[in-house]
Amino acid sequence: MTNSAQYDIASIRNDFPILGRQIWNKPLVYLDNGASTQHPKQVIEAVKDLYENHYSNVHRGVHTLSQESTNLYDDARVKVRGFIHAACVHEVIFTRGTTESINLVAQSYARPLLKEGDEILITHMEHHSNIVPWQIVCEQTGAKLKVVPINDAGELELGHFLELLNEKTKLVSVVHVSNALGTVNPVKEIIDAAHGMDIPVLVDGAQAVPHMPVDVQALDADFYAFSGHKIYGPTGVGVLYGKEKLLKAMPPYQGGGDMILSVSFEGTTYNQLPYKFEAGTPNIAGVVGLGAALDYVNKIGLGAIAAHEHGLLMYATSKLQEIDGLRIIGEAEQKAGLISFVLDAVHPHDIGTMLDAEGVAVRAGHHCAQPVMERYGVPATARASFAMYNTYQEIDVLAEAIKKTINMFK
Ligand code: C6P
Repeated sequence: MTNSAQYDIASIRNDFPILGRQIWNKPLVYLDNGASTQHPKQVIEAVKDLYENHYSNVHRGVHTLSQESTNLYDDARVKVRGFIHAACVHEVIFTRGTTESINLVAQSYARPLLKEGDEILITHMEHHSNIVPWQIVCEQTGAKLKVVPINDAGELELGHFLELLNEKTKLVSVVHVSNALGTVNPVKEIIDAAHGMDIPVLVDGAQAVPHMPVDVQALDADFYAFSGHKIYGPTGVGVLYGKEKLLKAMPPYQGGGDMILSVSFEGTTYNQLPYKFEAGTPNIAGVVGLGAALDYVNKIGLGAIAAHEHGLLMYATSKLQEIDGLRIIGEAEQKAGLISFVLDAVHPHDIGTMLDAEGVAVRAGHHCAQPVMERYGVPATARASFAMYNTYQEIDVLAEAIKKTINMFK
């Protein structure tokens, strides 16, 4: 267990107002962090302060409020750069989230490059956001989608990955941490192998950045995508990191305000990075809130968060393994952040409803990863996903609520 002297869980929980809520007269046990995390008051305050004191559109006005808003917006980009260790701020593009980040790469990087017979390589454990954009671009270009299989434990079959890499592969796109299995993929190894054949790699980091330090330069990732709302920030904002060389060569994703230098009916010249990819008024409050969320995570320390969550994962795994009729889906050696499970006698949706009655919020469903469900022969799973504020006592509540559910359905 985490040393409480080093990790002040009470003070962390105190920062998250919603954790004081009761659900059906029971204390809320929030274990749906993989879907979206809750927000500390520091993030709520940053957004409130923006709207109360500084708000205006960004990059458009010379008046004081526009300057202040612009400064807060640009500061957040500096924070993201530091957080993921990008080489420079203009490699950080603000998007609506991981989904938009991946679609941007599919349409702006891959589409102009792909021809009939080329291949995009993904894995069997991808979220739909890292499958469908590639299916669309394959339909548009005649390229083929290739899929690296996973073993029964929920780990990538790396031998197959190496076999599938070939001169037709134009991009590898792989999830860092699976949202349905919790598997942590060896992305550095994958990137090194792909780079050995001059193939760029996109990493879907939606479920990684909240749980472990990420250094895009150390990984040598070509693109890295994540969402604000899974790391204690607002919804509707996310990040696409891309290497400057690649981003510079890519055409804009969308056209509109802010992404141009000049427009005439004869032709338009595009703005420099990162603005070339940020058409239209951005999600200003979302970006500012994301900056505040990263400050908060930095204050607690990702190392400490990772250690705490690892302790929770180990404890929850052993607790759940003791329950008769419970099967954990995803038993990779390297896991982070979550446990997916099914019960012999209870459909996951009923598990979700029964746990809610005990105040416990988990996600039940296919987790936008239907190929994973199909791989394990289940229609859905229940998923408990952890955050920095969860406690060992909450795991006990989860385990008891599951036992109660099983008894009810006997
Ligand atoms: N997974 C979950 O409950 P957006 O929706 O764009 O913020 O993130 C999409 C996404 C992409 N990749 C992974 C690995 C993800 O986990 C998600 C979002 C949520 O698992 C909602 S489906």
